[in-house]
Amino acid sequence: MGRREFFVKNGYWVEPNPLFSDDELVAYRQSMSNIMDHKYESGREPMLGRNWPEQTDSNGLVQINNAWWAGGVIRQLALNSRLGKIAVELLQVNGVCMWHDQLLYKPPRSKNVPDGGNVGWHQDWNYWRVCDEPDMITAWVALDDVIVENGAMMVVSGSHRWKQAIKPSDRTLDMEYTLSQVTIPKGEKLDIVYCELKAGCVSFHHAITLHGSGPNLTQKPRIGLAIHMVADHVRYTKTNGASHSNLKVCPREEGAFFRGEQHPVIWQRIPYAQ
Ligand SMILES: O=C(O)CCC(=O)C(=O)O
Repeated sequence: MGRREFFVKNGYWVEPNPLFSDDELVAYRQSMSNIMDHKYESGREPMLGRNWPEQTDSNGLVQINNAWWAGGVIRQLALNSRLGKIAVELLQVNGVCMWHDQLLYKPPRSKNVPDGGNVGWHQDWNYWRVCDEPDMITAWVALDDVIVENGAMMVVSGSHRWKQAIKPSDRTLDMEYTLSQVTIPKGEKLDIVYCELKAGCVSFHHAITLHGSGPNLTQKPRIGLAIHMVADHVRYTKTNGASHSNLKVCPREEGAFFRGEQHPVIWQRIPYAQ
């Protein structure tokens, strides 16, 4: 089964071979470490995120939103056209633009807080309803090996067809609670798949696919970059009453496409008129 067919059926895809070389990975890890040390090549600090820019909870996940603002090789990775081309093929759209990215640091296990770095079950589109259609996808790049033991992301295969299976919650890090809130449609089952990735490999998931990740039980952090992309035909809407932090830097009118500084094209088949 090809990537596109697999993605349509299951709502996710794991690229089988690394897309980045060891040298590139060394540079990405260095860039991540610089950002975490508050050193930004562009001089621009990424957006506020969980545990960022202050690491108030040393046992919790660090989530640096719009890390690509910091420039350097992390920006190049976030806007990598090979990832965009695969995303276009999976979504079967004309093009994809940057929505936002997240540099993710899941700390090593702490005895005191064994589930400290968890990400509860969720559907991304619940948080992206300023977009009028869920033609949105995430490329999750492993900057080091990601395995079950260090908290690999899990997806529920086929859940991209379930529409809204869970409501947004304020207990977003609680895996047991969020799982208990999932509505499984009649005739469907909870088919949980771990996205284990060798360093340099990439998984893709649809904006409606249910996903989350458990604790890092190893002594090393789990590190990765999630690149969230929006199809170039998706428009801004206020009708869902939703908001999104991107709008603070990039306000829009009802019905406007996501274009401009915050939404550079990552890949397009036919360039849109500016
Ligand atoms: O890194 C994780 O474990 C979860 C990431 C996530 O929720 C996402 O990429 O949408």
